Amino acid sequence: MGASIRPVILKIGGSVVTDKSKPFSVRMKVVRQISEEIAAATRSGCKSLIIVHGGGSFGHPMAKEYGIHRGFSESGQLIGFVKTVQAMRRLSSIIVESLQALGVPAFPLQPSAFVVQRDGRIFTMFQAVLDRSLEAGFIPVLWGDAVLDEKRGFAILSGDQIVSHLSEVFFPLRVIFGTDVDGIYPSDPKKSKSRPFEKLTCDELEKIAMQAGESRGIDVTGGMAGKLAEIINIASRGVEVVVTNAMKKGNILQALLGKEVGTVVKPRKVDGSIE
Ligand code: IP8
Repeated sequence: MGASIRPVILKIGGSVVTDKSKPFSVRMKVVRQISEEIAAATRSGCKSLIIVHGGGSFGHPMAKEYGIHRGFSESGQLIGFVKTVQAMRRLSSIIVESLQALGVPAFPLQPSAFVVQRDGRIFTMFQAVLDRSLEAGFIPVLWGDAVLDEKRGFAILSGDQIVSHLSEVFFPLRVIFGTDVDGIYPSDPKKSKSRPFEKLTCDELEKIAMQAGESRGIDVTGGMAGKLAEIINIASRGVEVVVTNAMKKGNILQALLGKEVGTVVKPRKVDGSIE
């Protein structure tokens, strides 16, 4: 049973806060800018918030080097698993410290310490810590991580899957995906010129998702296709999803305050949902 408070959930993409082409490179200016926008939002009405961030150039190269996303096959991978966990703790510390410096009570919660997967999907999550954190007024910060898996030994848990799971538990007011593009496009905006959709229904997004490409480059968690599948999952449960460019100043603040910036995926009507 989740907390009675309905939070907003913000996912900050790994390609927003790091440069995925260079291992362990943080975009410090972007981290500071997003932190300032989060701080401003919490001062002006965004009362309950959970932040989840991606792995970027910290988690993905390390996970790929040791094949952590393919599960356990030999003991040499164990050091790769803990190195991946540690790399993510480093990235998370940078983000959390930037928030705390602005007075935001960001509370780092390491997913590998309280989540277990079964065959690549979240199977158990120790929920009470999140419930109590929100009730106390903290802002929990989670991240994509290397986690234990009952079937595969271990696996990579994407930040997007965490957001999807938390949406089932908390029925958030809104889920925001802060990415490095302006929203959801009819085709890959990095390959051809097109404009993002302003609004999409779940049905429309399902059609787009069928054409979306698989994982690109060093991304071990399914790239755009994986992200769209999680967004469909969230919106299908009656939660509005906003996909916006987190690198453009002001977008995260606006999105946190309930404004329409980027692509809005309308929630599917479900029994008991508020539309
Ligand atoms: O960037 C992946 O999280 P994502 C985390 O949200 C690791 O897919 C450890 C690669």
